[in-house]
Amino acid sequence: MTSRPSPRPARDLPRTGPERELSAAAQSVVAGDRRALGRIISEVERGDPSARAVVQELYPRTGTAAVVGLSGPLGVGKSSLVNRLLQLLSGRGKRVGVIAVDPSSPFSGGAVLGDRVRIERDPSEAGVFFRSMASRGHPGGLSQSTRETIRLLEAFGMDTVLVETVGSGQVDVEVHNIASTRLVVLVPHLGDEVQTLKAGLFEIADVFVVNKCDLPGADRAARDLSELAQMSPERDGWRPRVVQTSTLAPTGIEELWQAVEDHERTLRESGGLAALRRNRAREELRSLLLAGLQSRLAEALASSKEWEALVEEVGEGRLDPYAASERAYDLVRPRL
Ligand SMILES: Nc1nc2c(ncn2[C@@H]2O[C@H](COP(=O)(O)OP(=O)(O)O)[C@@H](O)[C@H]2O)c(=O)[nH]1
Ligand SMILES: [Mg+2]
Repeated sequence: MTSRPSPRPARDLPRTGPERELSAAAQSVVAGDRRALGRIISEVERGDPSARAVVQELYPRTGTAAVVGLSGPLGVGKSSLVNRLLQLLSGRGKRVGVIAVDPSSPFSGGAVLGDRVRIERDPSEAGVFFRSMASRGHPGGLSQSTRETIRLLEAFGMDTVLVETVGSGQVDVEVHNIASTRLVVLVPHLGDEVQTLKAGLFEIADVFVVNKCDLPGADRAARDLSELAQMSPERDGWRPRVVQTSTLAPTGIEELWQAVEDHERTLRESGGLAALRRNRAREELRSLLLAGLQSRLAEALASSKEWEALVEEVGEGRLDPYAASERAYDLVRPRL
């Protein structure tokens, strides 16, 4: 194989087939070059089109990893669990990628210090790749950056990808939903949280993790959650399972991973995986279409004289915004 970069943009390349020659950037990812991988992920985060082209080239080598999402409130121990899972999985010879989405301060846009995964192992170890991503930036959206980073990690050779998000907003739920198995992490003394759970969290959890089970109240919390799980409808042959863990001793980590594997197997055997992939594809296509439309709309508006005239009319109260937006739509439609 040569490392000659492809002179053509990826969009003109054949879509599949082993004969296709990879660009130098794509080859370096496949060859396990960690620095190249890190650089391309940064480009993905910035919305650099060349990174998109690399992901597109590598697409035939993706879709292979178990993608496990860990979500839940700040401080429940998600990063500590990631660390313990890394130890368990790399001990079993697995190759694991970690994506940690940091909550950003609304004031500085910077990542909150101290919420980095504490990796006790050497992170340069071949089987582990850790990436922290800011939750802001991402011209194509955080969910899209996450999808593309997962694909790069798969092409790099990872068979498992752990994605940590703080389960606080709509975007977090979107990112969490990219995973094939979704863990929602909680702690004892859920109190009123259990009530809120009924509303939202059940739909985004395949496994509930009651972490910090070294603290009092864990049995009770696990029991409450199990009762709720029993009442919730089965999805693809699966009801949410409840596992207690502690990252201190540690305890329950193997049971947690067993639940993940059971869920992945159930998905495959029930046909749920095909449905899940179709749903994920629908979500991604819609978001790509929307992003494309948005940027074409912005271009069309920027170069339209009539648009500014419409804005002025609405601003001065001579035209209502509903009529104006319809006229604007007619103006830009041919260019969308
Ligand atoms: N008692 C106890 N503390 C834990 C456990 N797991 C994590 N912690 C502590 O909880 C705090 C938050 O942990 P972290 O993993 O950063 O939580 P995250 O915000 O959900 O990622 C840290 O001080 C951890 O040491 C556990 O199993 N038991
Ligand atoms: Mg964390």
